[in-house]
Amino acid sequence: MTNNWLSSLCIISAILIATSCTQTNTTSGTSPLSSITPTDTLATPATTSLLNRLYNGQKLLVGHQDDLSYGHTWYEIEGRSDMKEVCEIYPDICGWELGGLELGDTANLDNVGYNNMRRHMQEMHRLGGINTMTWHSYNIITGNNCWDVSVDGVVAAILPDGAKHAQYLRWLDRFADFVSTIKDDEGELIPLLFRPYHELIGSWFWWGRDLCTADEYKQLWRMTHNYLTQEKGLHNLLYVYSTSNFNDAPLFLERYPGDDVVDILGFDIYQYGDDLKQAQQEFLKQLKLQSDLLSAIAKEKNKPWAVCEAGLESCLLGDWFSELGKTIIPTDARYILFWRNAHDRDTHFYIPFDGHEAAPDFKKFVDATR
Ligand code: BMA
Repeated sequence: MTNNWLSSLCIISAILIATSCTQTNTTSGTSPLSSITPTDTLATPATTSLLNRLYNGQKLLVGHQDDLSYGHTWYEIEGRSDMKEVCEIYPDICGWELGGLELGDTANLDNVGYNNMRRHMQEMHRLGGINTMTWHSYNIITGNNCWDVSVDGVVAAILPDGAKHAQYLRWLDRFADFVSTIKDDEGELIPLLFRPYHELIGSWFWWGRDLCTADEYKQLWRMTHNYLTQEKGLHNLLYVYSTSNFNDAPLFLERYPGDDVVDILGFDIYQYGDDLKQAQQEFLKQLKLQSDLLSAIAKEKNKPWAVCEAGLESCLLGDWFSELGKTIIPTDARYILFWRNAHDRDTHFYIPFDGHEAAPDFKKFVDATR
């Protein structure tokens, strides 16, 4: 690198640091807005703007996985959305799953075709909505899906000295090839939230806590961020670090890969248990605990936070959403995303569909966020 380059870099860095501290008054004259910069210093303006939209968000956005692609008992029907059919609005955020893309598949592991996914992401963007992506990528050692935790050392094998490193970079190439086709009507890349290696405090995925060391996990994340931004030149991604349950800040931060590679903090949280009322109390208590912890961590790090996945399978309680709302709406969480309504499984749904008895309660919750 030449001296000229270095001094330009210093000037650019100084501008970026200054911008990240700038206080900009709103035109409405209500509360002052701040701006922050994405961890990808070459992020597109739309990507920076999306991060700041979340950072300065005043209301809780509501999301649903795969919402435009399918819902309870229907699959790829133009204009349909389980959320819209209950709440009269499309979700603010739609979640998408990329598992299988790395193998060259044309549809993901839940049978959403990538061409349809791209089209729906573009529709969401046109509606003013946000797209977020998870990646339940396959186990590169065994060839089975991501839930195969029969061998540890998968993360170690993917890292630069590992036997599977080169193959994993080809997987990241396929990821980048797809993401670089998600463009708006003007041909500009659509900004996307990317939430890889999620629920890492649990040990049900090959990147889970018992399957790799904290250092290996951090290296995996940093390698992915670095490869996609520097080598592949992808500048439309915001990186979301989302854990499973935790009871204290040290556990949430144990594998946190660094402020310079994470844009948004979050967690996934579900209600489990046969005694529904008791499980609901435990769920709400855990949600409150994690929200308080994350709100403080996010404030300290000057980053937005979100509930990246949530739900009670089959929506078995008529007050589940309104009770959830009492806990989450008053916080500074920027969004909550409910998991998918499978089209081919009777009981695998996480928001009520039209006619379901929990539908009025869900609508009440969504109305309270407006
Ligand atoms: C899980 C379930 C699975 C699905 C996976 C990835 O929680 O919904 O059926 O394959 O997420 O989307």
